[in-house]
Amino acid sequence: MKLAQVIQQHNEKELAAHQRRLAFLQNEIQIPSDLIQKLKDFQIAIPSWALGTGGTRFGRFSGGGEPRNLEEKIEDVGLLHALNRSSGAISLHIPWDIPKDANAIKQLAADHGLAFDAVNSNTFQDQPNQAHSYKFGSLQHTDAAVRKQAIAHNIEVIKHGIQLGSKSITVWLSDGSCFPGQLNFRKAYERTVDSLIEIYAALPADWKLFLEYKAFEPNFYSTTVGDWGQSYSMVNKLGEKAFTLVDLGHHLPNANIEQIVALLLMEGKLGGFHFNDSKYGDDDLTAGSIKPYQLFLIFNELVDGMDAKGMNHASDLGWMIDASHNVKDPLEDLLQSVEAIQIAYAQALLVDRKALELAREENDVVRCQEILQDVFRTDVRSLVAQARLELGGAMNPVALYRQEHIRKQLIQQRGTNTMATGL
Ligand code: RM4
Ligand code: MN
Ligand code: MN
Repeated sequence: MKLAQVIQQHNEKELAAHQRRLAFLQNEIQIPSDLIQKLKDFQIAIPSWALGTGGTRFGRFSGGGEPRNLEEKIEDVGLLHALNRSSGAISLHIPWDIPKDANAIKQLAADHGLAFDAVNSNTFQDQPNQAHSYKFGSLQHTDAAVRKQAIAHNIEVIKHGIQLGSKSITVWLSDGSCFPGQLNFRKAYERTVDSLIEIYAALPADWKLFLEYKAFEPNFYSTTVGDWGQSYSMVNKLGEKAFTLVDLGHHLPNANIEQIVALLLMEGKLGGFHFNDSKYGDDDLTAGSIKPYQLFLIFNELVDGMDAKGMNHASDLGWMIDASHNVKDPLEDLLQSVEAIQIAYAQALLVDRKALELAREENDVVRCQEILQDVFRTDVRSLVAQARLELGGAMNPVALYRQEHIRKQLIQQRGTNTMATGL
């Protein structure tokens, strides 16, 4: 049976219960008339490197059936998108996923209703036959020849992106140092900016460059783009097509990410997101699995800040997942992440902003908290399901994925010992 039919049957079975939940919510709260449409428009890009089982430096436990090539990765994202109708883009990491035939890949993606989101460069690993090593950094390197090679790689990535119809490049640098004294911070900063200027010069007019920051790992003493301030000061030097990218796992413990988001947005320099969750470091866990309230607070600032600037929620920022780990089926995990993001977004759309502003002006701290937590404690899953239903997706994507034994089918097609490129 075709997947579309399976989805339809599943939805028919679930419909009565869904309608009951939705009607209850509609009776309980005031739902803005454009909320469902906004949820329908909101697409979250899937990283090509998260379709296989992630590993740690201690081990990797593949669940089998991993995509063996870019074509199969696109098929996997196509499947996710068919189930939830909100994963309509893929973000590629080069050189892990270099298309051999860009037109054919573009066509395959289009057949699945997928676009190409940001392309990602990789100067944190050495590739076989590479002339110079990135052991001591790439864009920051003391040796101009290494910097040149890293710049050329980024320009190459932009070229791949142009062929696929991407409109942005995400640069994440592992550059930094492991020990005090190893690096001249000012020189490393300046060399990195100079290198970025050359990459920026190769950007097409309608492209954006996202500069991602990260506090530590793989360097453990300093990272040259280590926090939002460092990224912000660099993108300001590059120009109006350069923005900071926030990866939720890249902060020091307890950082107030929602405040960072609010200020970057206000300054017009927030470019995009890598969603994931974490308890300790860059854990890359399922979005919303550890700190769902933080995810909601971030979306609360996003909606507020984007509305203040008249921005389009769906298209003016880059929305991507960057998660992968050891113990879940990666496709189930991605379905969970997308759902968690949609829930946080839907809740943020429900916040009574006038009432919140009034309470703030009156310094009514208790009321401020009540307004936010009332929304956070509202079960909005029926709204997200309704949006999915209207788009032709499955009422409950994870349940359907399991019911159809999709992983088993993938293992049958691809084998147990396949290994997707990525980390
Ligand atoms: C980094 C960072 C980048 C991702 C790599 C694989 O920690 O999050 O976005 O491309 O991991
Ligand atoms: Mn990231
Ligand atoms: Mn990361």
